[in-house]
This record gives sequence, C-alpha cells and structure tokens, in this order.
Amino acid sequence: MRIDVITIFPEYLTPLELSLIGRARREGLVDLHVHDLRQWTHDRHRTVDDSPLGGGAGMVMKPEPWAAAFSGVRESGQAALGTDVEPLIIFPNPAGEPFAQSTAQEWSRCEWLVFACGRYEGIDERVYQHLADVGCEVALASLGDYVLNGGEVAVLAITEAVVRLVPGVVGNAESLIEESHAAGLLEYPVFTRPASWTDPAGVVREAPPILLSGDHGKIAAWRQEQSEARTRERRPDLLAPLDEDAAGS
Ligand code: 6GU
Repeated sequence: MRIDVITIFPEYLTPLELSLIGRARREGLVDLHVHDLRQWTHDRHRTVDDSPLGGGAGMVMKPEPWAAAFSGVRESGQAALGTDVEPLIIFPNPAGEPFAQSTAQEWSRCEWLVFACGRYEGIDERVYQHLADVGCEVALASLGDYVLNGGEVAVLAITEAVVRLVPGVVGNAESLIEESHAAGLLEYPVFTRPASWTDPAGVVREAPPILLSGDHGKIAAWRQEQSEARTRERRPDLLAPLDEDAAGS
C-alpha cells in the first residue's frame, strides 16, 4: 500500500515512523510519503491561506497550492505504481462521514491513499469540484463530533486503523480474526498473572476463576456475555441496529 500525506505541518506526522507503522514501512509493506503543501506555493511568503470571500472569521486554504499538490503527488505515485493506478483522496473533515472500523477495512484494501490535511475553516470548495470533475475518487472522513485544528491528528488515527489491517502488518493475525468476530461489540475485560493480586490498598483481587478453568468453550461464552453487557452499559447505540434486526424491522 502507498500512502501520501499533504500537510503544512509535516513534523506532525513523525509518529508514523514509530511502532507498528514504522516497522511496516521499514519492511516495505507500506510506502508512506509526507509532503509539505508549501512546496507548491510560489510567492515569497509561501502563502496557503486567505480570508474568506464574503467575510467571516478565520482563514480559508487557497485552491492553487492544493491543485498543484494533487497533480504533483499523482505524478510521483503513478511513477511508482503505474499510470493506470488512481488514488483515493481522503479529506479528514469534521463535516465528513463518520470513520468506522468498516471504513478502515475497506481502505486497507486500497493500493493508494492520499490524505489532504486542511485546517478546520476549510479548503476552497472549488478544489472538491475540480477533483470531482477530473474523475478523482474523493472521501470526507470525520473522527467524531468535535473539532480539531487540522486533519493531521485524524490522519495519524486513520492511518493506524487502516495500516494494521494490511496483511502482514500485525504479527498475530489471530487477534485481527478475534476482533472481526467481535465486530460491533466492545472488548471483553482481560486479565493476566498473578491470578490473585493484592492491590496497593491491600485488597486481594482475584481474576475470574473461569479464565483458569481451561474450558475454552466456557471462556468464549463468558467473554461474549461480558462484551454484550459492556456494550449495553456503555454503548447501547451499537446494539440498537441489532435489536431492530431481531425485531424484524
Ligand atoms: Cl477528521 N478533522 C478535524 N479538523 N476535526 C475533526 C475531525 C477531523 N474529526 C473530528 N474532528
């Protein structure tokens, strides 16, 4: 998989050199490139924004650097992947569609993703119109109902969720299979040794005895119950669609 990120804060993406994604890059499973949008400006101040037409607070990102950036990134990506390959261009945006595990699954099967980090006042709308006109595949994705200053943190989150699903990136593929079986439910509680632990307040805390029973069928059933109970308690919204299915509506 190839990933390009276009941003005015390339340093914001340095965590992508660490941990699981860093290793995936070094092993050649992911070819990730971060680009400074300002390289596609031509004025002395390397200007990427201007005040909104019609007035109002904040600044809006100018269309010219973005159009030049997409064209430049497309050219270098196609030099590496082949001229028949087109990227999916993703705009992290609080006004986008909610990014979910299902989105991560879908995008993990893409050959090429391009992330375009705007500041939250936004990018001139004509950039989207232009991309649609030239037949680009475009997605707006939101992490949730709150506002970040820019798309960079969202790219960190989305990239991690997507890249860990690329075959070979997560060493223990079993954990991914377990995750997909539990899809739509919250994780069950987990325990490790010691089975009996005296906490700093002197309270002896036992792990659930069933986990020491060696009965894998019972353990799986217990975990399933725990997942369902947690989901009912913390995220009943996740169960609502299932309830409707069960009711046949
Ligand atoms: Cl994807 N971008 C920004 N700027 N803010 C957000 C977001 C994305 N998701 C939630 N808030």
